[in-house]
Amino acid sequence: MRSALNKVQGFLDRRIGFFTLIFLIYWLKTYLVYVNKFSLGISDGMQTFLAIMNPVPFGLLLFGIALYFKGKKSYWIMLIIDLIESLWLFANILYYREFSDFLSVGIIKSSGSVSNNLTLSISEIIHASDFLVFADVIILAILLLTKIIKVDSNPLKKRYPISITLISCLTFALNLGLANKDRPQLLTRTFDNNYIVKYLGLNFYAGYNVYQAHKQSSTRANANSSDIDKVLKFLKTNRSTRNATYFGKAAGKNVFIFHLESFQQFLINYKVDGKEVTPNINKFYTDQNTLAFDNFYNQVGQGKTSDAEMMLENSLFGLSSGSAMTSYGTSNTFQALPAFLDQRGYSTASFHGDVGSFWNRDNTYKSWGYQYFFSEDYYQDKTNYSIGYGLKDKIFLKQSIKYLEKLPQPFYAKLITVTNHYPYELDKQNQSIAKTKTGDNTVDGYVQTAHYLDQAFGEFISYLKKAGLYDNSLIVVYGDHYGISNNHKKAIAQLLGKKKVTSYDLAQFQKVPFMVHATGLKGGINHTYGGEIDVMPTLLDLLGIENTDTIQLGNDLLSTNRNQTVAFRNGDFVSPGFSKIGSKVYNNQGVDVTKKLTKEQKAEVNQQQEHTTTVLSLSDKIVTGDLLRFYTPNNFTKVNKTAYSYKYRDSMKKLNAAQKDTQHKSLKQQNGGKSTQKLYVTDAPELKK
Ligand code: GP9
Ligand code: MN
Repeated sequence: MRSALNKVQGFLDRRIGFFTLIFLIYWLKTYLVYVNKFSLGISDGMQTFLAIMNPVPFGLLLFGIALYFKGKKSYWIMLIIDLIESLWLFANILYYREFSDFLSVGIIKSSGSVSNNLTLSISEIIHASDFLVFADVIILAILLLTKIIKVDSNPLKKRYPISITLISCLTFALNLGLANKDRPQLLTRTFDNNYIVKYLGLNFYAGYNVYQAHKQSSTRANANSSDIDKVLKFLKTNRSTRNATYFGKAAGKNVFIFHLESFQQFLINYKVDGKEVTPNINKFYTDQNTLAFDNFYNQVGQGKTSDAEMMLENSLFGLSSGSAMTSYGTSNTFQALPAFLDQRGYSTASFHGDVGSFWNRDNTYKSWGYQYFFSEDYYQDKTNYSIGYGLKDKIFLKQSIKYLEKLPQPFYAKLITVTNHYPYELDKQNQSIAKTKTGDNTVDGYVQTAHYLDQAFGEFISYLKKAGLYDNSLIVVYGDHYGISNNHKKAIAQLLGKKKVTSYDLAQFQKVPFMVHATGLKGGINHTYGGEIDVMPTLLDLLGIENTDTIQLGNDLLSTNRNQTVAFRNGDFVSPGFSKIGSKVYNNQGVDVTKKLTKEQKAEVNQQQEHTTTVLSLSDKIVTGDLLRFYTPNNFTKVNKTAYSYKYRDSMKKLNAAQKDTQHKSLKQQNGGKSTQKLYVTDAPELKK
């Protein structure tokens, strides 16, 4: 026993021994903070392994620096690094407790506005156990100062620090490789800071954030107010004129944006074994008061849902890589649809059964003027209630009612469903239609989850009718992006009943539903070519909100003189005449006419290409240069992000206080203070007693 202790003491008295000790404590401490102080959503063995291993590479790298130095200096450097690491952990623990996110350069720079926005008191923010992260720094310093651990002044052979640096690089490569395997495009798409920390660690996150912030801030700094003039000049000649028959047709109504996850247009009226996949949506599609667009395309890039949201509510594109909401949602100035409505007496809310941090919604929505964001924390989640990214649609929609019915009217409510999401898995008890039989496993379940989504939609619409919301609302229904990616050509061909699909077919396969319904609105199928970028101007016009001086890159789908070239994020385009996909030009019958174009046709295609490139690059300039800070349209007030909080307690307080507003009555108030939740009927098997 004694000799073992002596051995340990002997080891600790060597520099490499002290290094090992401080490194191991840092490693353990970081992991304990991950699991006890953050909610990273570690869900399986691989993710646990990565969360355990990810403190290693940067730990070795940083503490390893000390080993390049001699004597006492080397010990001090180790302690200072440990102290910096502890401070970083500590600061993140506090920040996370309030915001469920990690500190970023942007936040640190604007710490004034953050503290304004604090809703917890200091005693609630700091827990006594948080200070434990400093325990090792203090104890190790004492052990050194009291010489219980002795300073080893023997020089260390150079190969030690060099090999530690090398091991750090190797472990990092392994970490990155495994992380990317488990979560492809983790860094290019940047979904969520929680994901970066879970997979690559808090140190990597810090470095990556500094790098990105630097890149972004130099672009922003180089932009100036004359840049917005170019945008305004473009809009002067490219804004279409509104359609007088539709302008203001839905003024004053409640607005629903019903987000159909991964829902493609081909599903409309699609049948499997003779059975309609989406009977409820089909019925809605042909309703006499529904205006449906059958040449409406998704225009998303890597930001997928977030790009769709960005386009729909800002009429600005996502980025060519990554997600605009994640990279710019917190810091940029926006003039978004919810803010327009917020400033016109609407209450505004987004509902989603996933964590609030995904796609940085919890910050972006503040910049967009959302008064409420009901995310995962607001929903009851029991065993079997969730699948994939979050709550199953039927359960999500039913539970949304208790918040929805309390919103002062008119309201703008966006409901983001998620069950119809890749990999399209659904538990047996919820399957009620046969899979397709293409033999492609990731494709065949798609109709099943789409069918489930359709049922959920049907239940929601029935509720709206019973609760009396159906007739006084503008109901917008849209599919955010493709569900079946172009990697599944064979299966796509089978689904479409074709032998083979061309690039043209795949471009047409990017169609998603877009419908607007309002009682009294003249419905029908409109064939104009358009996409997600056009939604905001369309809705502003329907709601009767002036938008002749706004910065929007789309055009009202109902105007008659609009440009029908639909830009894809990769620079391709489709239109009623020609479509350019990759290096080929197709006519509207899908025939490759690249080499057969007349001089006039060539000029037409070039003009369309020019339009596509221009809208995309103007959008990128607006977003990366934060150009909206230089321009505010008339009748719009700059959004004060700090006025919003999505904390459960704050929102409930606000919502409850709103029940006394006699001017803007909520549905519940109209119902004599009685809840309408009972009117919601769902056949969700999970909710059966
Ligand atoms: C997650 C959900 C999915 O909250 O919106 O996003 P997606 O993967 O479709 O972009
Ligand atoms: Mn999506």
